[in-house]
Amino acid sequence: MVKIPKSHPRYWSLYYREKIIEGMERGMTAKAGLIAHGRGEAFDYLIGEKTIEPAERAMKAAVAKFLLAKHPVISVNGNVSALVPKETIELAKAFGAKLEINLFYRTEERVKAIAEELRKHDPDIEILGINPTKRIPNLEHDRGKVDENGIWRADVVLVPLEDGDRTEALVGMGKFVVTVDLNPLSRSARMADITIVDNIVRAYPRMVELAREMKGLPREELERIVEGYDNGKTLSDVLLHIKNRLTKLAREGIWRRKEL
Ligand code: PTJ
Repeated sequence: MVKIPKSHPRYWSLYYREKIIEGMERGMTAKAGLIAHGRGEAFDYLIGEKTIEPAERAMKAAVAKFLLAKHPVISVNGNVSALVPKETIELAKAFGAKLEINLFYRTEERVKAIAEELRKHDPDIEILGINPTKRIPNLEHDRGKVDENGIWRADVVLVPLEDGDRTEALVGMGKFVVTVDLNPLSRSARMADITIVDNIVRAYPRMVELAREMKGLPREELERIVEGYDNGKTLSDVLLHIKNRLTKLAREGIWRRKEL
């Protein structure tokens, strides 16, 4: 991995870029994952590279739903395993959820490399999706292959950095789908039950924190949080946040401004 000086004004952005490149070199991340990452970066610029209120609201509802779930599952792809392997395991433990590797560009080598990366952070962790035997109806590509003990029987599924057709197919199967996606206009963002518009590198640690805080809440309180949540409003609020932010920046001027 290229060493980036901490003093660089774009240190974290460059750091995670290197993580994705390293993920690809180690056989975990698909080439297309680099492009997906770039799309995410562009939207992160627009929201201001920090967790915004609609994302915090969506995370609270998502955590409440996961704490109430009977068979919660967290899906892992090549980008997720490169960016947040440790946090993925922490989140699975905090939710009492199963982990399932599920890839669009599936190869056995990539599945193996991702499983190895996850096991580095916890050698005993159960990893599903290695020999998937079930198929999501109406989904022809390889991401339709799912584990009988994982996504197949899940009631609540977290599918981060996802493309929209599987999100839609899972919703069609009656599952409750949560996604993390920096692009509020993407099909996954529009199809999911809860959409967290935030960078996964900020969202996962925050969700771990929230899960630990909210674990002691009574079921009725968790149910109230889920019922009071409106994903359509969240997405509209994200679009308004971007619009208002850009309007403000345009009025103030950005030329030779060091910080936005
Ligand atoms: O590992 P595989 O084979 O399953 O392939 C994974 C990719 C990501 C290549 C595949 O799922 C794909 O092509 O996804 P899309 O359709 O590009 O969607 C990915 C979405 O994630 C885009 O809307 C991006 O804006 C968003 N995104 C990218 N990086 C981040 C992100 N959202 C949150 N945090 C990020 N760091």
